[in-house]
Amino acid sequence: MPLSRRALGPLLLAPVTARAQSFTPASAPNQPLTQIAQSRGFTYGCAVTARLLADEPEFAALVAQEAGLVVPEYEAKFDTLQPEQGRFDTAPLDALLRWAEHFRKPVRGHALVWHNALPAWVAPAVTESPARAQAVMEAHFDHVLAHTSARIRDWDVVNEPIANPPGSDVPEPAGNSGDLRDSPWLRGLGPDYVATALRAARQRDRTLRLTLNDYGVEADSPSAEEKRRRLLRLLRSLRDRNVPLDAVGIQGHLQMREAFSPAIFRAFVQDIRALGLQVLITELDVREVRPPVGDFVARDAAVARRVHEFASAAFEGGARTLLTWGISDRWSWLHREQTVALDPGDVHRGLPYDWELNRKQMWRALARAFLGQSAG
Ligand code: 9MR
Repeated sequence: MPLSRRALGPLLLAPVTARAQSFTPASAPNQPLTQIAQSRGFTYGCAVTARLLADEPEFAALVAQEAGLVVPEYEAKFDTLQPEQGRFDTAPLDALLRWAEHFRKPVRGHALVWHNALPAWVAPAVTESPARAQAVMEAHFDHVLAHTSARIRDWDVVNEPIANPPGSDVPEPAGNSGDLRDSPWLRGLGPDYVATALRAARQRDRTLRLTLNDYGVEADSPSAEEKRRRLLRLLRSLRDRNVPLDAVGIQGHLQMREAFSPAIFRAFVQDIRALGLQVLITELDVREVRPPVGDFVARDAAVARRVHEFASAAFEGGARTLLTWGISDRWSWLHREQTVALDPGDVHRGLPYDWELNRKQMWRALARAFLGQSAG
């Protein structure tokens, strides 16, 4: 189906490039991030929504220019795809896929099995019996993987399976046992739900890249250290049982209030790579301290330093793909979500472009990390 003039118009006008010069590294041409990344064998991309691509021409133009790959922020989640049992709605995802196809951008799928973004009918159904849980999972995979197989070759098959240790922002309730987070899938199928999901995906599509995605494993803190241990334990047990898995997504929702150690994070990425798995940074953004300290220049410099450290450590460890969760502060979940937002009147400056769509120092930090350059 052809795209509306509205979706294409902004690209022809290219409003973004004209005012986006200030943070281009002196040693790099003023190229889009995707080109800079690609020149060194990396992939840069970002999360998008079909609605923004259709309704916000500047957003669409920016993504068309900068991203080499896109991820649906909502459209491939369970509640969007199967709001009622047996009734699938792929219209929002199809719109996004058409846009991506037009601009020849690969799309990652996010996410098949997750404790969140589930429609109300799922929890009672999957906790009824293991057989019912498996049937629900397989029916979802049957429909969604068949529908998207031509356009989506990489899926977050299991999202956020690891339980948050004590000391995390959102710790598990006391009494939780084991490494896996409470979820209807865990209650319905037991701890083997992760393996069941990965096997079911592989069975339906032999060449699909199967990814397991999680967060809270980046910082230099006791709870992140414990979450890394839990994730590695899960990955080793999957490997020992020959469960199919190709890649691990590390979300990278960074927080400035947490310490970060490049050496620890690099070693973690290497540990995952040593299991024969690829590593992707799937959802990078940065939460500032609350309240933020200093003017925009100082705040942006601090965010950029953290991003450069993080991305460089990820690349040194062997990650080849880095995606941001959105591209401009204006449309970031970081100010939509009350639990993480700053006080009214201020927003986290945690993405490569600011509210007015100017490139920030974070853009430059990513460019320099892709190029293997120091923070500069
Ligand atoms: O950014 C997304 C937010 O707008 C949604 O309300 C939420 C629930 O669907 O999901 C957010 O994206 C999350 C992603 O799917 C998984 N990792 C954490 C992301 C931020 O919460």
